Amino acid sequence: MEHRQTESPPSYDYVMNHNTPPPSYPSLETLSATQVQPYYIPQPVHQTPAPCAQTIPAQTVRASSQRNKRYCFGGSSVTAVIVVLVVIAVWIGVRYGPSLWALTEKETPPDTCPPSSVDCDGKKDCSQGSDECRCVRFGAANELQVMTSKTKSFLPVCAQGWNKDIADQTCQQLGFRQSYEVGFLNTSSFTFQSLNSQFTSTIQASVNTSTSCPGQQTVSLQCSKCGKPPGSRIIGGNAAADGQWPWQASLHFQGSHTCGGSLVAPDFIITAAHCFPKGTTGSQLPSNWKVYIGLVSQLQLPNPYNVKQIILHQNYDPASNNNDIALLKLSKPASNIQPVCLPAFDQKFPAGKKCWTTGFGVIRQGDDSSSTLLMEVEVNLIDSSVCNSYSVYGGRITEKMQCAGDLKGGKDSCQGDSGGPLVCKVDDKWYLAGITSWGNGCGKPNNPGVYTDVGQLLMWIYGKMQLSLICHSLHHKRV
Ligand code: 4AZ
Repeated sequence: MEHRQTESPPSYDYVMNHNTPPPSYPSLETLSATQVQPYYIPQPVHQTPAPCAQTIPAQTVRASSQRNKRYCFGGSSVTAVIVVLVVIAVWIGVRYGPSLWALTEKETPPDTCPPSSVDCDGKKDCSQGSDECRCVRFGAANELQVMTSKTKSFLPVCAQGWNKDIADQTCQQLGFRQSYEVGFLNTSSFTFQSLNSQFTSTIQASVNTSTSCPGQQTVSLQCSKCGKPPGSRIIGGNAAADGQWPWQASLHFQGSHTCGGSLVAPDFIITAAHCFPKGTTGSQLPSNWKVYIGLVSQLQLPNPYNVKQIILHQNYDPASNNNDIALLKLSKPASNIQPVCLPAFDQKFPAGKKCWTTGFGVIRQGDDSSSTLLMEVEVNLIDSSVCNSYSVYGGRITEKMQCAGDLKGGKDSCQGDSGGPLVCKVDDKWYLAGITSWGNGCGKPNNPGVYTDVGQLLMWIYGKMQLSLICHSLHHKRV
């Protein structure tokens, strides 16, 4: 959470109403690029050798070569065979070692699509079905919008013939367990997706484009009850109240809190890709992680959830932090915990809006242990062109990032908050606007927190949630 570089932790009054400026800091230009990279705590450095690079102790080599001496004298061909085998083994290790390692870490291999593949025709062409996983989205007021291979653009779905069963199947297609609420909207659209007589495999395979829809009624669909905390109350301090942020997750790597996360569907946590650095042995291995959800104190941990799969954004760039997003698939669905809402595809959170960020991160920059209690702080969304200006982040803010905090300093997230939520309230519901990602230090003037812009990555999120639940099992196209 918020941090000052003084000896005592910041008081809530300071976070919210401080009037003394924090001490001065080196300007951004004097800091090297590496100093502004996010890092997370604790940074476990493991000495376990990589499985593909095991070295044989020198003594063993000597002993075995002595034992084999008589064969060596007896036939140089045996030596030659051994040398050839060693050379082949080394070559296999170098050539395939990294990919074997990656597979043991359950890294998803990239999808392969034939040139003839057709997007959104309801038939899986790509080996993992990515051609069928970006065909559904939600507009304002949860308007369901579907793209088909014929329309090639997203159109609302006509309400005629819609029922609970189709709603459930559509939500399941998107990675949810079932639907939560169906509504109908009056639309001014001229083109629709109209339901066929029966639902077949996916919603995009079950609709046809039409220019008429009785009563102009289209479908609004919500796949979960989200964003309405059961313990909602006026926030009076910087330690969060129980039930205020039920979707908050604490991700423990090998037994310690390492990153935050947010529950977005019963089976999925959204977090930051930088929580799983390639250089930290085992950080991409699901069994090294435990997920605690809905907690407000690290001293009262609920039952943990195990992780079935870690899905990192394929274009996450650790140098720039672009696309700093990851999904964790839980090994069983989280029960009775309310997720945060995902924004609609065109939902904009305006600059200046007051939103909140929460986490178990350090209370003061440079501390080596994270907060025992869940902390919360109100932050302002900052316009990207301001955040990108020379005096702030000088061009380092991409369109996948959103700055939030206070340019005067003081209100910020910090190490250990990474991966956690930046949430904004709209019409009485909390939406996940950002994922805590990086910043130059914490709470410093002109160095606000930088968050992954969730609204820019919705297709990735829904696509991956679908891939992991349903797209694998879609029928292959017959040619
Ligand atoms: C981090 O290292 C981190 N002040 C998170 C947030 C911020 C800086 C660093 C923003 O996890």
